[in-house]
Amino acid sequence: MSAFPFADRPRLFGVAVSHYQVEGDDECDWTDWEAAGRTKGGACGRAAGAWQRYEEDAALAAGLGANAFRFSVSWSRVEPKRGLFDEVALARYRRFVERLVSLGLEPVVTLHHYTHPRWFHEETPWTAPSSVDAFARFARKTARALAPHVRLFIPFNEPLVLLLGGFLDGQIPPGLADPRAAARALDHLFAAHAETAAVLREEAPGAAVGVAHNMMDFAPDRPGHPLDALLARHARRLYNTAFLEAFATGRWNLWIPPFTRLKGRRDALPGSLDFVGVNYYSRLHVRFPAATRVLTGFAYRDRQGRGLTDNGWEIVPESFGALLGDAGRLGLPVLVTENGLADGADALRPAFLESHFAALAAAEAAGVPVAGYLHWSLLDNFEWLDGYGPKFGLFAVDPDTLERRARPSAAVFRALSKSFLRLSLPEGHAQNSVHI
Ligand code: IFM
Repeated sequence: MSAFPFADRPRLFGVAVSHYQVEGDDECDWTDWEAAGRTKGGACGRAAGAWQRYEEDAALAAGLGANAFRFSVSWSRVEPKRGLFDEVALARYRRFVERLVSLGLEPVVTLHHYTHPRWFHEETPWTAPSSVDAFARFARKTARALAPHVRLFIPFNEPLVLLLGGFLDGQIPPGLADPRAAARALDHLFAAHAETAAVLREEAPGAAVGVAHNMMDFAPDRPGHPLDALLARHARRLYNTAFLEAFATGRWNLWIPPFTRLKGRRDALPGSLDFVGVNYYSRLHVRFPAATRVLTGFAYRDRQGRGLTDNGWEIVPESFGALLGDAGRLGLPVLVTENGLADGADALRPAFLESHFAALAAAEAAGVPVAGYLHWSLLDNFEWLDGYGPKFGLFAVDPDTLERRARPSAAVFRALSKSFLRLSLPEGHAQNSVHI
C-alpha cells in the first residue's frame, strides 16, 4: 500500500515533459504517422534533443524551485522488437532518474504517453487481449530498472484521449474510427492499467500508481439553449467523471453521442489507483446536434475576454477549480500532472499561472486533497498534430542550437514554488486509497 503523499515530501511542485515530445529521433508509430502525412505540423525529428540533454534539463527544473519532474519512458526505445529489451536505453533512463534524485527532484514516471513501438499495432494491438501482457511486461522491465529511485508511476497518460483519437476519430495512431474496436481497446486499456499497477507494486513496493486523466470543461455554445446545455452537461460528465469512476467501481458505461456506447467491467480496477492525476487546459463549447468528429467538432471561444492561447484555447481557471473538485470525489490524493498553455510571446503565461494557482488554492481550501502541481511544460516541445507551432515552455528552445532560454514567466513560476511548497497539508489530508 502506498503512503502518498509521502511524509518526507508532502507536496510536489514541478514540471512535466514526455519522451517523444522532447527526446528526438525516436522511431515509433508516430514517426510513421508523420511520414504518412497524418499530422498538420510535420515531423518531430530531433525535438528538443533531451535524450542528450536530460541532465541539463533536470538542472533547469531544480533552478525553478521544483521538487518533482514528470517524464515518460519510450516503449519503442526500451523494446524496439517484441520481447527484445534494450538495456542501454533502460540504463539511460536510470541515469536520468539518478540525476533527478541527486537534485532533490521526485521522479514521476509515465509509462505510456501516446506512442507505441512499431511492432505493436501489427502484433498485439489494444484490440487484442495479448496487449495487456505485452504492456505489463514492458512495465515490469522498466520498473525493475528504475526502482528503487521511483515512488510515483503513471501507467497511462490520457487514456481516454488515446481511445477517442485513436479508435473513434482516426486522428492519432492507430487511426481507427470503429466503435467495436474502441470497445475492445478500452477494455484492454483498463485491464492493462490494473495489471501494470499490480506489477509496479511488486517491483517497487510502496510506490504510488496513478492515471494522468485529461479533464476539460464543456459549456453550451449558445448560452441558454437547452439542448446545448444538455449536451454540455453530458460531455462534462462523460469526459471527466464517468471515465474516472471506472477506476473506483470497476464498471464503465460511456455513451458517446450520437451512436456509440462503450460498456464493460474489470474487477481488478478498484484498488489499482493511489492518486488521480489531472491534466487540465481549457473548456470547449458544444452545440446540438452532437458533432460526428469526436475530437474536432467543438469550438473554443474567448467568453471571458482573457484572450485565447496561441493554439486557440480558452483560458478558464474557474473550470480548473471545479474539475479538481470532481477529481477529488474519488477520495484519493489529486496530483495536477499537467497544466499550461501555448504562449510563445509569454504575454498570457504570468496571469495564467497566478490565476490557476489561485484556483488550486481555492479548491484545496474547499477540501480537495491536492498533492502537487506539475506544469506543462518545462520546454517548448513537439505538440503532436500541431508540430512546433505551439510553445508550451517555461523555457524557449532555439530550433537551431537547441539552446534553452528562460521566458520571463519562469520567474513567476519560481516565486509560486515558494508559496506552494511552504503550505503544509491540512490535518486529515488523504494519505491512502479510499474508494468510492
Ligand atoms: O502536449 C500535450 C501532452 O502530450 C498531453 N496533454 C496535453 C498536452 C498539450 O496539448
